[in-house]
Parts: sequence; C-alpha cells; structure tokens
Amino acid sequence: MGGLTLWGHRDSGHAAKVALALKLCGLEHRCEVVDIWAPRDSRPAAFLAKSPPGQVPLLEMDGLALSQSGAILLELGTRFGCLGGDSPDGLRRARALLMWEANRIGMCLPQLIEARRPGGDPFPEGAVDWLRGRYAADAAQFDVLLGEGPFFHGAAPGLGDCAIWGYTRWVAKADIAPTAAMADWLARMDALPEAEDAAVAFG
Ligand SMILES: N[C@@H](CCC(=O)N[C@@H](CS)C(=O)NCC(=O)O)C(=O)O
Repeated sequence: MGGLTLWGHRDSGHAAKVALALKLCGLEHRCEVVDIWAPRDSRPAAFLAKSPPGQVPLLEMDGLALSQSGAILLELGTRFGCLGGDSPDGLRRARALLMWEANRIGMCLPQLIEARRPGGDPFPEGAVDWLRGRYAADAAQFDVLLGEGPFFHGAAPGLGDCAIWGYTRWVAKADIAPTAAMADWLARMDALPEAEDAAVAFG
C-alpha cells in the first residue's frame, strides 16, 4: 500500500513526536493503533512483520518500515525539506536536539510516568528519586537549550521541538513541575493546531 502509515498508541510520546512532525510538514498519512499494553504476540501480524521489536512508532513510507522516533524525524525533515531539514544549520540543530532529547528528557520522563501508572510494575527502591534528580538536570539544560526561543529552532518549531514536545507535554503525569520557560514553550506548542491534532492522533 502506498502513502504514509504511522503506527502508534495514545500513551506513546515517541509516536506523538512523529505524528506532530507529519502534521507540521503537511504530509497526508493514516494512523494505526497498536495496543502497547497487550502482549507483544497479540499485536497485528502486519505490524510485527515490519517492526521485529514490536515497538511504536513505526512509519511505513515508500515500502520502507522506519523505526526509532528520532531517526524517523530526521528522515522526514531531510526527505521533505521541512522543520529544519531544509538547511545545513537547521539539520545540525535538529541532530543535536534529538540526541539530547533521547538521552535526557526522553529517557527520564517516560520512566517517571510509567512509575505512576496504575497496574505498572513497581520500580526498584531509589529509582524514582534518581530519575527525579536526573530530571532536575534535564530541566536546567532545557532552559539553556531553548535560549531566547520562542522555539528550539528559533522563530518556528522544528524537528527538535517535535521531539522535546513528545514527553514534556506530560510533565504533570510525571508529577513534575515544568520550569517557567518550559511552561511558556509548552503553551506555545500546545497552541499550534497541529499539536492539538497530534495529541489525539491515536484516540
Ligand atoms: N527509542 C524508541 C522508543 C520506542 C518505545 O519505547 N516504544 C514504546 C512506546 S513509547 C513501545 O512500543 N512499547 C511497547 C513494547 O515495548 O512492547 C523511539 O524513540 O522510538
């Protein structure tokens, strides 16, 4: 089947990053839901055939099955010349922000959210305190990286904004306070009609 198909789930901030990028780039696509809380073997065979780890997001494009949210964002930006992918400087900025997000915010916040999920596996003693301490460092770095803004890529949102939005929009679910700069940036992001759409892309 041609066109773009994004497999995701409403609880996946990683899938939301890609949904937002697709919308901001104005790319027609369809969304398919995978129940990430169901056993892996029960997920659709068509999905598992293309995503051996059985994880979302997975983007089908031109016969390719693309995984890893950051890699998908870079593919979209460069292939379609959008969200900073259209210039060497924009792409350099995107790469740095995506690596930072994956190592910091994108590691810490999903785990803090998971630690509070009713029915989730308990975390080892001390793990949540360690994650909260790590988040404090992430939040300070967030403010420095955002700088004068208004977006991480300057006047308009780019690939880095999509990546960082995926989980920072759920700081309350992690029982964490945003910095003032983060709260202002989140308000700007959430005011984008594309972000409103991406937030409900999987129901
Ligand atoms: N590093 C991956 C993370 C992918 C990931 O952890 N996906 C989760 C949802 S956020 C998932 O599919 N979980 C179900 C499972 O692992 O079985 C990315 O950036 O795309």
